[in-house]
Amino acid sequence: MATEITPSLTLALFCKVVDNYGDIGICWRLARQLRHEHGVAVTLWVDDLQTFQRICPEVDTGAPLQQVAGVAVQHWAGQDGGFTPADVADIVIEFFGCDIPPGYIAAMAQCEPRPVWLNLEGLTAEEWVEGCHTLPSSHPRLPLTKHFFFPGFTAKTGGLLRESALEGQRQAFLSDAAAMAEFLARFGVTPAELASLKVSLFCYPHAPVAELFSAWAQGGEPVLCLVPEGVAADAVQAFLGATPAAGAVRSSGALTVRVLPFVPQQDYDKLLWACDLNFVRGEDSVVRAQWAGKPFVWHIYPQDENLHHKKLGAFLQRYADPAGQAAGALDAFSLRWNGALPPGADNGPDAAAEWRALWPALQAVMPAAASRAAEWQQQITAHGDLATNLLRFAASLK
Ligand code: TRH
Repeated sequence: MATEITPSLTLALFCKVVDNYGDIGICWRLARQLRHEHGVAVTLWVDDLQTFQRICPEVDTGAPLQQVAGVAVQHWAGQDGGFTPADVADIVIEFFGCDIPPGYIAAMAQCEPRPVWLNLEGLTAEEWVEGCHTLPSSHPRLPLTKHFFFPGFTAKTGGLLRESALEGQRQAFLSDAAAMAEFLARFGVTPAELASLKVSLFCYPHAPVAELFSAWAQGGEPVLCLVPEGVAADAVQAFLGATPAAGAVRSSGALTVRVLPFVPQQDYDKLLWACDLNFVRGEDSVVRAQWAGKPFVWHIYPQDENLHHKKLGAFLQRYADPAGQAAGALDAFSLRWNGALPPGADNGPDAAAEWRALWPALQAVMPAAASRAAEWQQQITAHGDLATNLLRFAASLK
């Protein structure tokens, strides 16, 4: 549902690409949705156009300012530069605490009325988020207040990014077997391979991919693993015995690995919808996997002192199947995938043997995991979507 907004509402979204694709992935998704579903005139400030181009091939990496899908994309080349109140948007969002240029902040302080200033935070399932969502923070010197806006999995958070047409598109795709086969055929998937368990693989380089490949190869069920170029490069190269370039393929035992090009962001959703099990990572792909309504395994972004294990535990607890059928195997598999131990377990001497046991245990609960994924998708849909929730909150501050 669209919010009531002023037709001329302007919004500046500042995105610093720390590493990987998640930051720009999230900001690009939010910018497009604000523009297309809410009519907001969005300027996306982004420091790294090369990374942006990988998920959105239309981006011109040499352009200081360009229009992409109705969004003004401004190359954020540095912190210098003077701004006037006329340059300042009605809503200013800094993504994940990035420092917006001091000159822009100074111009914000001169605006009458002041812009709404939000810090859009990272996603975690931990409970403390509910207490911090929408909290104000006064600027130490200037007459400005910034508010924290947290995405999340409960009604007391800002919710998750979800385009209004997404579910309809997913249903249409899933009910059209020919469209799905045609989509996969673009990556070389043969009609015979469609009968395999189809798995997409997106993870950080330290995931135990080699061990999992070996368990899949020795397993009883054919597995087709679709891995975008550059992901798990060492393990994929070792399996292929060749450079893992897009188009490369090799089968061994029950496993076939196919390397895909790194697909544009909208096609990535289709890949998740087309697969039976998705390995995802970071923040944006894990959310897309949840909207895909299919079982998934999350490789969480690593943090110092294994803080990410706490975050993973918080998520698994929220996600746990109330009837408990899939949770045990899914939790054990997810924890080990992230280098964490299930309670009471210790590191076994033989990692390969461990994965040969973890995989069949997960495989055995796949039907229950699929039901849980569909149920969870309904549950999180109930909290609205982040873009609408964010605009509502901004309107409440005016
Ligand atoms: O790239 P990531 O590892 O990003 C991470 C996280 O956002 C993390 O929270 C952040 O702190 C860290 O970066 C710096 O994973 P994520 O979040 O899943 O983002 C990947 C994006 O890339 C997502 O928008 C989906 C998109 N994508 C494609 O468009 N095509 C592809 O082929 C693939 C594999 C991904």
